[in-house]
Amino acid sequence: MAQIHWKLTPTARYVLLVLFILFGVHSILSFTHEPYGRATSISQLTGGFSWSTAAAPPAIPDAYYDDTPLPLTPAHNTSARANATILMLARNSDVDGAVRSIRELEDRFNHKYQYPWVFLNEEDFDDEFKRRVTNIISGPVHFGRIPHDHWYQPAWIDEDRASAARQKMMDDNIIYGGSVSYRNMCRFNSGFFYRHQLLQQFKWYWRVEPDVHFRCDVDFDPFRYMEDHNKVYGFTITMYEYLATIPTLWETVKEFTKAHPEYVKENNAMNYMSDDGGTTYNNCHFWSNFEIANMDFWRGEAYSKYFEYLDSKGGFYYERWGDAPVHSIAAGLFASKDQIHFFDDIGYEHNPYTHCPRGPGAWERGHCDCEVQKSFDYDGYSCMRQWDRIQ
Ligand SMILES: Nc1nc2c(ncn2[C@@H]2O[C@H](COP(=O)(O)OP(=O)(O)OP(=O)(O)O)[C@@H](O)[C@H]2O)c(=O)[nH]1
Ligand SMILES: *[C@@H]1O[C@H](CO)[C@@H](O)[C@H](O)[C@H]1NC(C)=O
Ligand SMILES: *[C@@H]1O[C@H](CO)[C@@H](O)[C@H](O)[C@H]1NC(C)=O
Ligand SMILES: [Mg+2]
Repeated sequence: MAQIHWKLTPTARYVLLVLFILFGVHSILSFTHEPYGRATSISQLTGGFSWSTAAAPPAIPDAYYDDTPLPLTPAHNTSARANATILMLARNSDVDGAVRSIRELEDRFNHKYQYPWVFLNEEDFDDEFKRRVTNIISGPVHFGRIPHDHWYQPAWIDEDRASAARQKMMDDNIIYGGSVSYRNMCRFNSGFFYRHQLLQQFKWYWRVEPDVHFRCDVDFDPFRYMEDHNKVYGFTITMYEYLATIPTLWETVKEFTKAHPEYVKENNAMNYMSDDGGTTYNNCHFWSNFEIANMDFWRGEAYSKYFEYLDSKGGFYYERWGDAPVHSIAAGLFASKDQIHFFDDIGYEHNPYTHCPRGPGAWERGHCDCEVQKSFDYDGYSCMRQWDRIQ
């Protein structure tokens, strides 16, 4: 094996030494002088802020907590359980990550409630996937195949235009910019999953992806909470979307709401998504790899017409519209802002971000293993400030 020889000139050695000392002094000051550490931390530089002065997020009421020994009643009293399922879209090759996510959610939540799981895939799940997943799930399990037309790029999409757009996004280094399957997935999650035959029997779903982490016990039933409080959409992480993936989305939404003002709800969350009363989009959205939501909202007239309109513009393929902004904008416009719930109590991680509960006592109550200080809520890239200002 070839050896690399480091020959440093005296000047280079001197520069390295100075850098080393500077770094050392910075580290020591960061640890020993809190204000210095704060003033130079990354989140300060990117505009993060502290919640010490902001109101505490809404907590799940005590009545929803059940600290009695296992098993809790809902598993054995179906009338106490909500009309709900846990939903995962996955490929056969995702099996290891799927098993990890399922194991954690079962341990942290579902072994007490035994909600059914639904798995969807555009191909048939293989025996290994089914066997390994079924082995760790406490309740019923369903595996479904997605109908061809709900997944693949429609024939009316101009493929020359779509492939030119993909090439441009690849040249610009946009994540998944060159991927057709990612676009199929985003379009499916935007407008089709809730139409799948296996999901017709359910009103509520909790979306789970392979390789996510649940960092706290969920000793309450979030579906029940949503149902009792007339919620439609629940989230844990909110952030800015890459504008390059949705350059014409907001204009398209505005065309739609101009034609259909009757669908826009009073007291909506517009001011979370726009800093100028709706003229422009500030790119804030709910990170949809976690969702607890009402499928009847997606199945309803407003969202159905909205999806049909967006889809007809081809932006899922000519750009790279994500299901996150598509869902978020709809929830923000066609529901009232108090129908959207921030689940502070649910500690959740999808690489590279984690939401860790910050409400008084929430971290202890959930026996969380995340670090509150590192919660994405405090990151400069989080839209929690925009969410907070409409509360
Ligand atoms: N069946 C199937 N599922 C897919 C496909 N692409 C993505 N998924 C699933 O769709 C969800 C989102 O895909 P991800 O690749 O996690 O996308 P992402 O969260 O934007 O990006 P990451 O940062 O890579 O996680 C996950 O549940 C994936 O398992 C696909 O081609 N077929
Ligand atoms: C089952 O749950 C319902 C709704 O919470 C409750 O009213 C009922 O008393 C429960 N039944 C039993 C046997 O626990
Ligand atoms: C559950 O919700 C779905 C969708 O709203 C509905 O069709 C179904 O009848 C409901 N089931 C029960 C048991 O209420
Ligand atoms: Mg993911």
